[in-house]
Amino acid sequence: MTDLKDLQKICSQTRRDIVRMVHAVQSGHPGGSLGCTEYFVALYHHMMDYKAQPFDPDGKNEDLFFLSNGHISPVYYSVLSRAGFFPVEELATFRKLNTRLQGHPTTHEGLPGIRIASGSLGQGMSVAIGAALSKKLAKDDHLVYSLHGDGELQEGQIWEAAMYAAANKVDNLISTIDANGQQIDGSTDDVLAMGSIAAKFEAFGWDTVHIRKGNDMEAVIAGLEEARSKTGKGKPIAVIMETAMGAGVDFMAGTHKWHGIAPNDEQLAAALGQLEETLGDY
Ligand SMILES: Cc1ncc(C[n+]2csc(CCOP(=O)(O)OP(=O)(O)O)c2C)c(N)n1
Ligand SMILES: [Mg+2]
Repeated sequence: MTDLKDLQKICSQTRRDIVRMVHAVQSGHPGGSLGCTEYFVALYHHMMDYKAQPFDPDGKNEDLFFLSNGHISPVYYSVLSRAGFFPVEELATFRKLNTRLQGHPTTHEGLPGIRIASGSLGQGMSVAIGAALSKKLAKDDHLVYSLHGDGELQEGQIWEAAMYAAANKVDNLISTIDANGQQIDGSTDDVLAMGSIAAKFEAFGWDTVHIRKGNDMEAVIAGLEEARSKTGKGKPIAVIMETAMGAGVDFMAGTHKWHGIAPNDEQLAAALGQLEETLGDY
């Protein structure tokens, strides 16, 4: 395992990458990306067993990750590149014409690390369940991880998938919910209140884990390890991870306003002033 200090350093660099990428093209989604930074870094630098090179789209005998809330591609691309899937310099092509780093991840550009297109919310859990079932058929005991926004849970397909996974004992799946309480137009409670997300998953037959400090690396690792310890027991696992949208940059944190807005030059400078350059900017 990479030690805690190193993981936190990777997080700081990842946050720099996120704000620089979105600023450079004046488009993209910094809020959810900043909020899920600890999760991605914990996943790719501590939890998952995978091979970055050569990238195998089938991912046999590897843990797999599926991003369902595809709009938070900046954090995904930064972490993939810094985990060795593709050159870090390619982050400079984010959202440019003909780039492999499309605003929402796609597959036909062939970016190593990406196995599904996402961005149309609600679909990724279904894919993750299919991959988890195929691992069982292939007697591959690796795990499948997926990430979903809390606003995304308002898509009906999520609950069809949740029902299916429990009925079919898909117990090699860990689906994490980015519970930031925010979505595109305001707080999730204002847009469509959902009550207890954990109670809903439990009612659908899932086991749940609660991470109360989703922007604290130790807490994220402890929660994901707890989730991993619950696999193989007949139930899929939902991790309810409380984060702050925009975490790590004080004026972006805790509001839906930074869901999909790019910082201007002054805001970029202010954000970078709060984020130490640790691995070197791309
Ligand atoms: C099927 C579908 N409907 C609507 C959208 C538009 N949309 C993009 S992001 C978003 C909000 C999602 O909220 P959440 O999952 O909580 O993400 P966060 O804002 O926290 O990053 C919406 C409604 C979409 N991408 N796909
Ligand atoms: Mg949200």
